[in-house]
Amino acid sequence: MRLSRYFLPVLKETPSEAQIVSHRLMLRAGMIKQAAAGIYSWLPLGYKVLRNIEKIVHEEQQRAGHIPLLMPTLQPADLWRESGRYDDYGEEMLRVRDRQDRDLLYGPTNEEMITDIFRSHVGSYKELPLTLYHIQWKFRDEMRPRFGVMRGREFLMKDGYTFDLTKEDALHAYNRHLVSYLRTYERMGLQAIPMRADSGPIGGDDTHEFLVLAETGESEVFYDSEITELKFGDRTIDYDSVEQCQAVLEEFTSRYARTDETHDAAEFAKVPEARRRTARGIEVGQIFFFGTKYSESMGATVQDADGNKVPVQMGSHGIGVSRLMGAIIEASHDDKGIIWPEGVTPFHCGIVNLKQGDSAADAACEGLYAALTAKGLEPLYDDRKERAGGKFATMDLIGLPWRITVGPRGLAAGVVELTSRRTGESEEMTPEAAIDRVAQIYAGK
Ligand code: 5CA
Repeated sequence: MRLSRYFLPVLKETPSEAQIVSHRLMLRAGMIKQAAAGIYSWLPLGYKVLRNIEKIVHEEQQRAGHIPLLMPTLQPADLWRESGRYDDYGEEMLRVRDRQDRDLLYGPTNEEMITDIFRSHVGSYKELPLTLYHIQWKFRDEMRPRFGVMRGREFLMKDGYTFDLTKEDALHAYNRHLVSYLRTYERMGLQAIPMRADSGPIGGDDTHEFLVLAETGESEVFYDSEITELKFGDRTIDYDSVEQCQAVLEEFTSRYARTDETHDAAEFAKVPEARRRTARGIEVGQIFFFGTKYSESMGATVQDADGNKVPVQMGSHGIGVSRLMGAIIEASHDDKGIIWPEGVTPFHCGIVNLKQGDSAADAACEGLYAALTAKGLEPLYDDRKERAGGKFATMDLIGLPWRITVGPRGLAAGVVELTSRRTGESEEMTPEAAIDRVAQIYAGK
């Protein structure tokens, strides 16, 4: 993409309405525009990152054997009357009436709708296990939408639903989700710690939230510092293996890590004092096992091997896709702007032409642009007639992890400069070497 032809409405001033750094930077970098309280348009740069986050979520879900589908945002109230949640959900639910006087609602989550799909089409244990998920907009009429996309009213969520014959199978599905979530967050450059939590309006006894530690997080968390040393890394795992998934769950959940909802001071006191931490965290996902809560009330049964009809065992598993963008920025920025992890960056590399209109500099930039594109990468070429300082400031603000700087003086010596946004370190090399280096960095990402 050439910046002269792109739509990147960066702001010079720091917006006064934004209280936390991710919100400020998303506004300044022209990524989002508020449409109403807690409701945002995703401008091109923000939309690109959102799509990249979604792509990682899809890939990791499907790697774990989960099947994508898409359910609507508007749901009939009658389904929610069956589960009893139409009245229970309260003011957070946005209720709508259509011209036929039928009650609808903008879905805050999809347990009822997926249970309805399941009961219409599945009748036998032979069709289990089954995990269906979608990535869809949700609406929760939050009392205090704030911090930009972090606590929105309209937000994008991945929600997945598991159906199993037995409780043991359903707990394996729960464990499998925990493992796949660890991989998902790490690919985005995040450490998200599974913590014992409270199930709230979704219900059920077993639940973990995934928290990214950040001063601006809305949850208070208590944990054993040893947990921050754990990494899933690039180990391979057989998602069908009960033992392997169980072992990962035990590894990542055996140390004390809880949100304030489940915090137990006496238990926490058993952690050696030097390792006890109280901090704040951003909840980027939550997994629930709730058994037959919805299948019993909505009549979702399957026939078991003996021919008995039994309610199906269920769980639901959510990732805050749009919130993740804020969480990534909270975890990765500096005074100058965002620093995108390579896994989600909107463009792989920036190209800054220090002297637009200089025939050698222009030709070298065009050459880099074409070569990077031919390698399947997406560069952002700042081809505007701007001062170098302004171009650097824009690149730093929007946070591309790598920048190639091209100027007449370097070119006379046959070199361009490759700069890491994270370390600020620059290295001079030939344009060909810069292309190879950038391609190598992204190989396999
Ligand atoms: N049905 C279940 C899981 S599929 C569910 O709704 N879970 S949840 O309520 O925990 O939401 C899942 C994730 O969505 C949360 O962990 C959080 O990351 C994100 N989320 C929840 N509310 C908001 C909000 N108001 N703004 C942005 N993200 C949100």
